[in-house]
Amino acid sequence: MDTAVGFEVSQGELFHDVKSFFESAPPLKGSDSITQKVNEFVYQNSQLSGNAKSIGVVCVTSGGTTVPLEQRCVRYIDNFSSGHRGAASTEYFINCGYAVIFVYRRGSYQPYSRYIPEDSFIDLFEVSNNSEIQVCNSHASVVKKAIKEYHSAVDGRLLLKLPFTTIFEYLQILQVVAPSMSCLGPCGMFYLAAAVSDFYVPWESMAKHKIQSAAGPLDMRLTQVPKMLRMLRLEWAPSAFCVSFKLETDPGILLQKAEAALRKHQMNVVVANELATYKREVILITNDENIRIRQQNEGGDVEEQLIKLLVKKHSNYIECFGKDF
Ligand code: 9Z3
Repeated sequence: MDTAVGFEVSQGELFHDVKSFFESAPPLKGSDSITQKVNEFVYQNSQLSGNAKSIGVVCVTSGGTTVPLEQRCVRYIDNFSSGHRGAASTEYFINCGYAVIFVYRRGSYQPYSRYIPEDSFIDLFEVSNNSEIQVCNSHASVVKKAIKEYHSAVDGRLLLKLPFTTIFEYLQILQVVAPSMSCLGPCGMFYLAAAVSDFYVPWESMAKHKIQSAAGPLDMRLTQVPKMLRMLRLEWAPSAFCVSFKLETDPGILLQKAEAALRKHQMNVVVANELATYKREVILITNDENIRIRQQNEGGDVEEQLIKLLVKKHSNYIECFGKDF
């Protein structure tokens, strides 16, 4: 999370920091295949293909990045994000007619299966009298709904899922997805709900093997992760509609920090949320207004209202921008 107040990095310094981040990162596994999948998905959902089924493409990022402390990683820094917001939002975007590139933390919540009870995968099934495996009656309707909706999204080419674990993988994937989406101009959207570490250990200064405790207390210097939101805006997809999130634990500084992020990174929207209430309430912040969105009923998703509003704002943006694109 952003801790340094007023620490500004010039554009030249940013480009330099980004270059050294990517140069020192371990190579992204399956990079060529990811690039190909993303390019095909974007093309199929762009007007260029002539038969686009979606009204736009949104890259939803979800879950938390890890920061490895050793190259042969035994230990890492992590954060609390479960990926529920990203998974729920993906479903609502698809309902609204979008195609979604879902960039998610391995093992985090997934669209369409987030209703399936946690820890009880094995409880969903039973062995019938003739030794066949079947879904228990108690869960049948939830499982059926999840399977149908999931397959309809994937088979309809409206959902592409790309997993990450580390901060390196997350930013390398974003570096592939964003330039690929730039051909969509204002029809592309970024919805950056992932909780991205602000600090990392550069690969070349990272211990190769497991850090030993015999050496006494551990002193470790973490480097700041370059502000990729600025890169996204300046270089990778300058005309896209960009939504980022600001999380704080102190309600007294939340709005001020979110408004500063909106200006500093030239986002179209910043969604402000507070740790204690983030499942029930978010505040959507734009240049013109702040809109508080609350969960409508116990167990309902705050994302339903949030995505509806964002879709409206995005379509206004396309309309204004479209004349010049
Ligand atoms: C968020 O604020 C998300 O809403 C949550 C969602 C992580 C709270 P869950 O995955 O939680 O449903 O459990 N995401 C962004 C958090 C973040 O790291 N923002 C940075 C910051 O606040 C800016 S990129 O400085």
